[in-house]
Amino acid sequence: MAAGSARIVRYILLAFFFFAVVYFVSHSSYDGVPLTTDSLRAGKGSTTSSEKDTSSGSKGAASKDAGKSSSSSGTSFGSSPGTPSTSHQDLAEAPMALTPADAGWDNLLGTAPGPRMNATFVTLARNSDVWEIARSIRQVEDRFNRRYNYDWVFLNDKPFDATFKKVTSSLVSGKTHYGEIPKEHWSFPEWIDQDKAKKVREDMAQRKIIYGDSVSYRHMCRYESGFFFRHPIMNNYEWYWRVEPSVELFCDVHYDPFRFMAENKKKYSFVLSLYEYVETIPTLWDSTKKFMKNHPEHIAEGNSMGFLSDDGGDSYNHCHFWSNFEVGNLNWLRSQPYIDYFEALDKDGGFFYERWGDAPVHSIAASLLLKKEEIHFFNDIAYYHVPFTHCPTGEKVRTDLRCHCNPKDNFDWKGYSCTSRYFEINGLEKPEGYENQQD
Ligand SMILES: Nc1nc2c(ncn2[C@@H]2O[C@H](COP(=O)(O)OP(=O)(O)OP(=O)(O)O)[C@@H](O)[C@H]2O)c(=O)[nH]1
Ligand SMILES: *[C@@H]1O[C@H](CO)[C@@H](O)[C@H](O)[C@H]1NC(C)=O
Ligand SMILES: [Mg+2]
Repeated sequence: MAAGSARIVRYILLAFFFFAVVYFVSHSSYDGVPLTTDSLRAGKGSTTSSEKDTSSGSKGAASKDAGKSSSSSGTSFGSSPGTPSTSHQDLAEAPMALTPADAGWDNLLGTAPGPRMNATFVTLARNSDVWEIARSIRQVEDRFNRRYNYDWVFLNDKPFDATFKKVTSSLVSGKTHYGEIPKEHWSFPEWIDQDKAKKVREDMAQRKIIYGDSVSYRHMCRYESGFFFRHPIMNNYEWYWRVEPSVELFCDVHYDPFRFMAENKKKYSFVLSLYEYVETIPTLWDSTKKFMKNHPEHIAEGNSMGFLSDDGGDSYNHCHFWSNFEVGNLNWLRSQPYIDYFEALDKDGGFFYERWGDAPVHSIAASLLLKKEEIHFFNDIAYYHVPFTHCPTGEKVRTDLRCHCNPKDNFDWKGYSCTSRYFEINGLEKPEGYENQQD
């Protein structure tokens, strides 16, 4: 009797095992092929500048494929869907795993569960930047986006060529969009005195100020300050993550930074901060003070003035967030306070009569127009843009996130960084181990 039922159990187990093997074999060979073509297709986004196609993009595909990947799918590509057993509803509810203690933290295979934000990567680039931006994209994809498949918008003052589109769309797991910048957004406004601007460039060239003699660099800074967020393609999104050529990401990004921003009511974020080169912005603070006087209604209560000034706003200490990395809210940049600030600066002409960078412009705006809790520091996003590195403080964080940066390179607590100041004005406790990284 006992032996008989044991045999039955054995048969059942054997049958179960057999069917599991059949299911796995057929499933993986079935999935492998269409998945590859699927992710290729996802990469082939629209290729025209006027394109506004947001339908059936990566968001749809991502949520369709979303599901916990079974461990057996470890050999397939990042886009393996595993068993799509979880319903749409469940995924939208799935909480984010922010630390190793949270469920789902270790699940870095397959498409990430959870909702997708209305978000895109954005890169301003020239055709000649193609291989440098390819490096950046590859790292962003490997460390994060292969599991999230967010779109990527490329903007250029000239049409993108076929090579640029082919290389970038093959690397991005979401949809790609290529936009040309309207002439009005990349030229001298009529109120700028050309002779005066030219003399400034000649003078700065003599004084060897970096990019001091460049016209295109000035158009670039003005564009990033006042226009990228209102390009027709960008109007389709609420959140952006800016990526420049030749940057590096050193750690896994386990959770969705866009969703983190949305759920924690953040509007702007940074990983590196430092003092601006004074010669490029001698009158930026004068223009800012004039704006504050003319628009007191735009200045937020509980702002971050303490980050910018050591004397209550009289003078600027030149601290700014380094804007070549940003995750931020586009609707904030499109809001009246920000637009009024940009237009006030633009009228004063400092993008051309000096060499105002978009980093101090964004930073001053974020510090004055937002509440201080709305600016976030991503300690866990490790980043390099020549010549500075943000490598997370804390050995446990670095090993948990499989970081490959050298902690000695971390710029955060060194004398030329403003990140200590950010921590102080926000009453935040500095991460453990910061004392050993101060020089
Ligand atoms: N389309 C276009 N993009 C540009 C131009 N100049 C700069 N960019 C892009 O604007 C961004 C900032 O330019 P960078 O040359 O990286 O300026 P930077 O970061 O201050 O200086 P680097 O140390 O050289 O990186 C990058 O994404 C560039 O690809 C230009 O003339 N046309
Ligand atoms: C995304 O955000 C933009 C800008 O706010 C909005 O116009 C658009 O309708 C949003 N799209 C979705 C799918 O929510
Ligand atoms: Mg750069």
